[in-house]
Amino acid sequence: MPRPPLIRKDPAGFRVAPNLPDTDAARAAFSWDSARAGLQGLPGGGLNIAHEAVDRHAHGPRANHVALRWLPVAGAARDITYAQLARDSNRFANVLRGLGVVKGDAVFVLCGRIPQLYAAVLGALKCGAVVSPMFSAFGPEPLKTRVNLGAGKVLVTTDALYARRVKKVEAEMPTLRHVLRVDDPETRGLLEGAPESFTVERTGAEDPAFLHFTSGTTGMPKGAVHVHGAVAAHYATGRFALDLHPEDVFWCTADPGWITGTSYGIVAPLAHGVTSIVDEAEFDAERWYRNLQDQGVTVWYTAPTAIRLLMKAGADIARKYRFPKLRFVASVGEPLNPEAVWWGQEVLGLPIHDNWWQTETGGIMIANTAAMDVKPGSMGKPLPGIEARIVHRREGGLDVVDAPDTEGELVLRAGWPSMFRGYLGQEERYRKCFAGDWYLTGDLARRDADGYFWFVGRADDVIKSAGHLIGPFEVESALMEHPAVAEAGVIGKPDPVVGEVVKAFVSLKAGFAPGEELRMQLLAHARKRLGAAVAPKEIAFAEALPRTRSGKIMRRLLKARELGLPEGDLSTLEGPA
Ligand code: 6R9
Repeated sequence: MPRPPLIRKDPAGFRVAPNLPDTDAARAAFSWDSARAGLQGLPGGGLNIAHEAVDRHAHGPRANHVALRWLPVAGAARDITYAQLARDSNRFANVLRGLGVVKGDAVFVLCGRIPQLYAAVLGALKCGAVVSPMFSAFGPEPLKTRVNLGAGKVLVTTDALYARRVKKVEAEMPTLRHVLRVDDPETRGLLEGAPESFTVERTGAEDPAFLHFTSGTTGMPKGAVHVHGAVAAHYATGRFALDLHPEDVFWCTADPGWITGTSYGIVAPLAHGVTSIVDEAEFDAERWYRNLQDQGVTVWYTAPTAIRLLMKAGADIARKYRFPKLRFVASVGEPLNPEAVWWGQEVLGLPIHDNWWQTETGGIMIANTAAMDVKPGSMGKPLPGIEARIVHRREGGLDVVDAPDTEGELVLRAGWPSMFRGYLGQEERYRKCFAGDWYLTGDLARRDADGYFWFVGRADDVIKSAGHLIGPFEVESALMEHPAVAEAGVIGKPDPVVGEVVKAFVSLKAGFAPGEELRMQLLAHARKRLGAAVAPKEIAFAEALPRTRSGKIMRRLLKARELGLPEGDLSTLEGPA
């Protein structure tokens, strides 16, 4: 039976009144100044994310409310209250201060989803440090690149990750003064002996707080700088797009090594004083259903890849569980197929609410909010405080596209609080992201006559695999280090579950012949250097790779050939195709 294009919301069906009963009306009435008024600010002036997220509640009526419920890979859950999290992060702040960390220093955190990660991130923010959380599935190479780009002074990690990822490149990270292994007896001693009170560094709204690396088409990763003032947007979007209410049990499944896991796995839920579930384990369908049921999750923020994996695991597993407490489900990171929205309706009893944003935007920009009718396949509408347009670029400016259903680039009017303030050390690259007042997202989209936005594709060659952005250049560089490789070109190959998988094409140096053994060697080399999250899953050999006359590998052409699509404009191709 064909499904209707719209899932209507019946106001009588809401279990709690949505924070945003009428998105369009709220947008008209909204101002960021009024949103900022909901923050407390530091005693005596200033703004610090960790104060808004933790200390404010630790010294108020929510002191004994559970902030984090940690589910270890094995063993019993552990609850951490706001008061406890304030003490733990203060101890961390004292230890970092003792190591000489001062305002503006970069602190990198490479931990799995363990309680110390949260204490370390919040403690570093309290010190006024700029925090850069790293994904624990990064190999030594991406880690080293980022620590060096960000001039990391301290790296917080675990014994196991130190041995596997850090040790072999430690000497190649010259700015690092200290590596703190949180489970090592010496660090534990330091933390236990540290005072449990700390005076938060007097940071202001424009002081940098986070450095989030993101990938581009060319060159090294870009370090997007975010400021303490961003918390106004995390708070507002937590309210509007995730519909957080004080008694919610919230589960954001993203790892804090990616911006979703920081903005919505740490900052937004804590700023709201709600309880967050933190699951240390990796995805497992049975475990995830059990978490939703047994933890009484009320609001769930996840990703299309995870939803597709649950769909793939089949309805029989899902039927063993019940989700009477669950009332709102949202998703981000990649296109969410209409099928997945309907799956939510059928299996969870709720549609999945897609929303859209980027590392650069710092927080959710476009969303299907709780009271809105959902159009499966659409990202929703711009949130209050956000102005979005579809444009066509032209020499010297932009043409705004007013006609509905017309494809163009998605742009946002600059000025929302969580907007990135720069790419570290790459002023020119940052400037190129703007045209006048508009931030250019690099995503192609269209808007329909009802004001809903629809994702069309990316305008660049960056790969999205399992919701994670992967820069082809970083993968190509690692492959080129192998003695057999002459050149490498890397593309995203469409995949029904993870969106895209990383596929590499390599040509070999004289004296090397393609073969299964070499392919396995290259795959292993890439995995060791880059880690499982970034390494290619497939490698194909080619005589030569198509290049432009200026010498750039034509990834687009590699992709078109891989998919059997038209090859497009080949006028810049060097030599015979
Ligand atoms: C938060 C995050 C950003 C890119 C973005 C776009 C893609 C994000 C999406 C989506 C289709 C959605 N993207 N949300 N595509 N529908 N709802 O993912 O940040 O890792 O920087 O990625 O992800 O291409 O430009 P980031």
